[in-house]
Amino acid sequence: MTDAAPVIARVEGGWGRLTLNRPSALHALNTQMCQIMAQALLAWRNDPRVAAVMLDHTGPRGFCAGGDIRMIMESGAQDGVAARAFFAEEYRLNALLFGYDKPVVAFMDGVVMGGGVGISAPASYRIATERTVFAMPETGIGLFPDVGGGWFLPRLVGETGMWLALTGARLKAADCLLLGLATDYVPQGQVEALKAQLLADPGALDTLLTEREADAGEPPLARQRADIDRLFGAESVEAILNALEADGGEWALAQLATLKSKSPQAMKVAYRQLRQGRDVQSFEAEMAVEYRIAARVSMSADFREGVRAVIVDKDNAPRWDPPTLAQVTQQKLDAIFEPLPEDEEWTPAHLNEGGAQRGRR
Ligand code: QUE
Repeated sequence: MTDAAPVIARVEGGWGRLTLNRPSALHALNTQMCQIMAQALLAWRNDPRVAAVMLDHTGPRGFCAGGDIRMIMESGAQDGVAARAFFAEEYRLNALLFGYDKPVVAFMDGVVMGGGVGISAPASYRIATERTVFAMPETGIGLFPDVGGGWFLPRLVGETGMWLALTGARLKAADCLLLGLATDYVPQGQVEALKAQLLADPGALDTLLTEREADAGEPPLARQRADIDRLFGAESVEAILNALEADGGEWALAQLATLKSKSPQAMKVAYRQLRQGRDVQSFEAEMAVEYRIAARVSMSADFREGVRAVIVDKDNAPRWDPPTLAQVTQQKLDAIFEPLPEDEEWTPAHLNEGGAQRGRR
């Protein structure tokens, strides 16, 4: 089935159901997938047949690995037009989900990274399983934690968001629950039965989730909370690295080694994005900021090099440019965050078709 739709959108038993269906790429999002989802969500806003929205995936390998970064990189190596078109659509989808008036239930089974976080974090119900692997890994490919990372991450407890953004750390279900990234835990073996019950009775959502809710176990992150808040609250990326080095403990040195492998430019972009994101007034305003960053970073040498090292050649030996934090100057960062020409800025425009949205948060 070479022409299978990459997202299956249909109305089923009182639900609007969006099923990611690009298993060969771990459901990494492309422009078409974002458009299919946004169009369905817009149509379902005022569709009386749709009481709630379900977001899931086909196949066994997980929910969503991110974005179609090879396409984005190849576009960025040329004029970047297709890359920007992708980010614009993806961020509109993120914003549409964020403000959606009907309950949205996302099954965060398996890999939930980058773009997968962007479509699950705004859902009102976020169901983890024992296979959930959550991460914002973008600093490892010279990108930055987008899809609303600048909104969600600084709003997590303490400095856990900064830690996730800079290190790209992977979390399992118990830690996702601890941080509120997931709202519920259901064993993977019960997910299909739960979906069948939900589809039969959308009104029983809360009851069914309570019935299927299981114990995800102890969250390992609980033991690191104090260290994270102390070390990742420092006043700059350089200061965080210095604090980790000065600490000298096993955990701190492991974090230090991880940070030394990441793109210095991407870490400094993420740091500024998250610190500024604390005070951003709306999710839409955050997405406009992230689109500016994406427009610049998708054209950058570091992003090309990151995709080469991690995705294309898989040598995991990126040669970052600039190679040091000191060389990522204030001036370079200012240029990445600078507003775009007015007619090129991101807007949620088409989200407001058929009346203004009422934000949930
Ligand atoms: C950072 C990322 C992504 C990544 C790895 C990173 C990303 C992404 C993928 C990915 C993984 C497997 C696939 C695929 C894409 O990896 O966004 O198509 O099969 O999509 O370190 O941001």
